[in-house]
Amino acid sequence: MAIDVLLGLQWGDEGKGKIVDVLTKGYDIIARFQGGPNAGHTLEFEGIKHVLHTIPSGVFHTNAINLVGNGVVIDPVIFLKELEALEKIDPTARKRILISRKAHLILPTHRLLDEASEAAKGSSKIGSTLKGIGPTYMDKTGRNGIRVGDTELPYFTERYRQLVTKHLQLLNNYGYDYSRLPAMEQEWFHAIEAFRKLQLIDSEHYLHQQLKAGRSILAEGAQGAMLDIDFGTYPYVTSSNTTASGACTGLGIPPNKIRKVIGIFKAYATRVGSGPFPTELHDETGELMRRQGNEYGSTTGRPRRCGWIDLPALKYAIEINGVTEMMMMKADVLSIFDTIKVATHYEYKGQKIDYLPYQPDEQFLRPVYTELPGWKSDLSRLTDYRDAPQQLKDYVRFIEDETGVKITIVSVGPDRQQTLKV
Ligand code: 2SA
Ligand code: MG
Repeated sequence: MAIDVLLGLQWGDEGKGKIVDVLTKGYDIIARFQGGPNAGHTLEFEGIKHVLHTIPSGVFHTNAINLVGNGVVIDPVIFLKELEALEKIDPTARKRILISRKAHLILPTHRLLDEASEAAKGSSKIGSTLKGIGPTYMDKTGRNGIRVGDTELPYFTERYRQLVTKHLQLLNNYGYDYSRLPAMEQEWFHAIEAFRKLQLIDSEHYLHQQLKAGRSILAEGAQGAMLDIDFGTYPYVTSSNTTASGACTGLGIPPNKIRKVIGIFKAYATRVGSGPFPTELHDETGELMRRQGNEYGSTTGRPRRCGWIDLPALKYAIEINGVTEMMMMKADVLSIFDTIKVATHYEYKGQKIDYLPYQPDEQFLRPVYTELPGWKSDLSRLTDYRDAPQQLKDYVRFIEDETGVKITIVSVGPDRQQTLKV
């Protein structure tokens, strides 16, 4: 059997969590391959809303195993809180959760270093979620990190102390107050005790065995292509490869085992945190989108920046990821608008271009829009795409024609039920 990859094509919060939940019935394993508790994957069913940060979004189905891959960074405190909340709904949840021994651990000092680094940047701050993501990946690539498997070894505490000593030097350099550290450490070590008892495995080996046995795998991405460490709007990005290649390195799967690459995008665009966002609306329309779409960070609660869909950026993400099909989310949010704008090109330093340039800053780049008629009707009760308003179908067709990729699902609300097959 093969592996399908599902990932975000914009700046995150496209609605990946909802789609993974909807698709889980068709897979044996759901595997997260990068990111960490910076992610906020929101799922809604039976009138209840759940936000997942590190645990894969297949966890609410009993048919699938949920694997946290080696490419993920884990904060044991957050992980256990998440697990305990899940167990209130389903006491059997932990049986279906596996964790890679090669995943790196977020230490309390990683979180403090994230804060210190952001504070030092002043007005050019990244707008990090302050979960310690950047510093943890830095220690991974700097070959100083502590991995999940280390918690099982006798010298774990010693390794921890060595790394923390280094971190304290850095915090001293920043002049950052770390008086909260003892309390944070107490909580962390307490969590580690419980974390050790979870199913820690050699995940790449497990996945290959499962593949040989004919099982199907859905690799779940976090954040979005435009936040990729290599291809996103650097330095305003996260610290992992959010694109399809991240599924290979973050799970240990070879590229020739990947079948579909499912790209998730919102019918408009949002971004939380700093950095270029060519189609951002600074006016009442943007405000309306935020309110209508409830666009607030599901991890930090920060208001998300909103704007029209950006096709040059979307096409770029499709290329980098090799997207084979797309799913369009939150179409219902656009129901209030008479007309809907689509950025088809940019004007860049006096030239018309249709790709994302090296420096996509507002001062050089102006999006060029095409306007399409809105559908102005409530989509929330639709159950069949054939009954959808023609203007919505035209909008979908327009994006398909521009990108050359088929849209297979249109989502018209947060609930599992509000998912239309095209
Ligand atoms: P970090 O914390 O180091 O990864 O932050 C670096 C940048 O990546 C952005 N980022 C995100 N963007 C969208 N959604 C994310 N998850 C949460 C959500 C975010 C939240 O689902 O809403 O609650 O604020 C996410 N995680 C990281 C981040 O904003 C920085 O621009
Ligand atoms: Mg999110």
